[in-house]
Amino acid sequence: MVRCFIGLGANLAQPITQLQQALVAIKALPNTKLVAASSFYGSKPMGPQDQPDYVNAVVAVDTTLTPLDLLNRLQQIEQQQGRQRKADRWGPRTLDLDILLYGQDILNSERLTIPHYGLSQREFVLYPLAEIAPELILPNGTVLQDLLTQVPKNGLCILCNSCS
Ligand code: PH2
Ligand code: MG
Ligand code: MG
Repeated sequence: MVRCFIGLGANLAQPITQLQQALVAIKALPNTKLVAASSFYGSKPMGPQDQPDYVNAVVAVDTTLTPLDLLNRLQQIEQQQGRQRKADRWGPRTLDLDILLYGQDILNSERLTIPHYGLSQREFVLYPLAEIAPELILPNGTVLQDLLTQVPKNGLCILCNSCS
């Protein structure tokens, strides 16, 4: 079993519902056990600003799927939830599922870069990740808590009944 972290993001078609459905789908993955899920966070869009705010979360799973099998499964879930692959980088989407970490593995292939290339700079990844794995150390030795002190929250907030 490998402990794996997956980033979830959505900003179209009822993003909270998208993430809830994605959690159900991830729980149903073969050879995979969901071990933790962060709160849902509201976040300001990175990239083009003329798009809705995002809802982001991070989950931890233990899996025996290979990285590529896991990627294929996650892309299947994105498709099922109406993801349209478009050319515009960082544009709006119904659901984005990114493999952030796959154990302590480092992987650079055409389809997969692990750790995820944006992990260390993105508040909407780092803070939810730290919520479920506060002691985490990245494969390159970087301490997650040290990154938090360098990356401002930029308005990131846990979604609650009064703000959603
Ligand atoms: N994902 C993007 C582009 N911009 N901004 C936020 N706040 N959260 C995201 O998940 C996100 C984004 C493309 O993957
Ligand atoms: Mg992404
Ligand atoms: Mg993605």
